[in-house]
Amino acid sequence: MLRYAHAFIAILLSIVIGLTACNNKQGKQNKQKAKSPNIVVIYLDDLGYGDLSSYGATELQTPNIDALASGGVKFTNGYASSATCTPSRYALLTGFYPWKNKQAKILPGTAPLIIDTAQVTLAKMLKKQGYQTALVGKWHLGLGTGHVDWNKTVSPGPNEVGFDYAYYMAATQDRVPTVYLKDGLVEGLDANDPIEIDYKNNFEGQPTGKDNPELCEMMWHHGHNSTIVNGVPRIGYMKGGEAAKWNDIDMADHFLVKAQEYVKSQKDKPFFLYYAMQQPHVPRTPHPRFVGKSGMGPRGDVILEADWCVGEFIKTLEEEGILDNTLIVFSSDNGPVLNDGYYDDAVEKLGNHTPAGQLRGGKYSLFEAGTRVPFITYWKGTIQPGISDALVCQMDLLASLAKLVGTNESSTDSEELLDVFLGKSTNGRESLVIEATTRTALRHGDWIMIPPYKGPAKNKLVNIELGNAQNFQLYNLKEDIGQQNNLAKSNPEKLQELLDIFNTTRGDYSQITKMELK
Ligand code: NG6
Ligand code: CA
Repeated sequence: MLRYAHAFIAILLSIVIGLTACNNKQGKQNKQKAKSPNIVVIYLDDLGYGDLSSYGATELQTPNIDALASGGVKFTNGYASSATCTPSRYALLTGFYPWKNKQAKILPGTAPLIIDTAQVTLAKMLKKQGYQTALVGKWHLGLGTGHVDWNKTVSPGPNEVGFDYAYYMAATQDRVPTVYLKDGLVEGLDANDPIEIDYKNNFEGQPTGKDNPELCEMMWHHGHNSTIVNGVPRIGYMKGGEAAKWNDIDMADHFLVKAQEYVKSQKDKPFFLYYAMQQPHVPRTPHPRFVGKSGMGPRGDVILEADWCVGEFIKTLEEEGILDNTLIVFSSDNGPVLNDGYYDDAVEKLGNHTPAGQLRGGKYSLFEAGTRVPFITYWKGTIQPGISDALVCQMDLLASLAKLVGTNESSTDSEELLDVFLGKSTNGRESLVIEATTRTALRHGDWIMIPPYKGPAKNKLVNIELGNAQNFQLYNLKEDIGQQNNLAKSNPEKLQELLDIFNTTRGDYSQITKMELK
């Protein structure tokens, strides 16, 4: 009997040992997979919290982005650092609060690069860990060191802050130069037709949106009345470079193909792709395939176009057999705006759509809609689908992705929240300072405190409440997501608590704004 028992235990033991070995092998594979997946950041421009059907939109259907949201972690408290583009992109790539760099504000197309080439960036950090790195799409973080000659290699730029490959527009679709650059060189430039750019003075004899409205196919509403390119008046003056000028209606397809080609060309090393799409920023120029498809005018149409691009891009990852080895982060650089300077029916044809969802404000605003944006992480087979209410900011990707790839190279303001991004934890940030056109406010727990700011309560041109008020504002976002009940007076303790954290986090603000990053 005892002999049988021994044999039985021996068999049991060998099964257990076998299973453990098997698990270890599996564990190792997972670990290998977890260590260096491809990483793609898909970043939209001015897409609002309520602009996706997965975030509550009922008048627009965005099935491809929704598939990421339902198959990954959909964040309800995901923030861009700022309510405009340049600072948000600065924070995303450097992991630093943009209000620590006074140059991190909406830049003209001629602005110098605002990221120090010695600074850690998401791209540099990943490159050091063996990644191939690429930018496709909008840059808007400045180029060169002062005066840019667009007819020579423009440097420093994305390549100098960590991107091995960079295919981009310099600033925004509404700003000159209206050309694509590849690794610092304007693509398709004819040497006999050099490019000249000036943001102050026009070139002699050149029509402008202001003087020649008859030449405009899209009319400007405010700003945007300088050089006319493809019937669209822009910000800034441009001369020459005719052959190199982009075609607005093809822009989405153009960037998509570049992103797809990049993915297909990557074989041996893991890659990091920052795919910075231009929609739904102005001028909204949907490809004819999407014109009229939303019933909401060009703004709705380009959101559908962007969703289609995301779907096509994901298909490429699938076809290449790498979808389950690719971590995708989807987000937007700031909240929504309807009329941002052109007459394009965004207001007139809005219907029942609410680009900001239930949130107050929009682009440029310290109210929630300025910075709270769609934020999704997706990694097929690794991230368990779910909805997370954790407080996260795009600035935290640097420390978190560093952890993922096995380094702690990061920046002081970026919080390591890898488990939160992977949906394994809901312990997000405790606090976050948000920024809107150099003004700042503090989110802490469920609360937000907006200090008093001078200036108009509303920007009438864009019809957005900015968050300025004579007195402190304090809102409990859990109970009052639309920021209607200012509790600053009735809850002075909470106000003081947030003010203390705010002051500590910002340090001496006036000092900080004067500080130049070396
Ligand atoms: C503003 C532009 C706006 C947009 C914005 C930048 C005017 C009147 N308004 O100055 O149209 O280009 O800058 O947007 O020119 S962002 O998303 O890149 O920050
Ligand atoms: Ca933007």
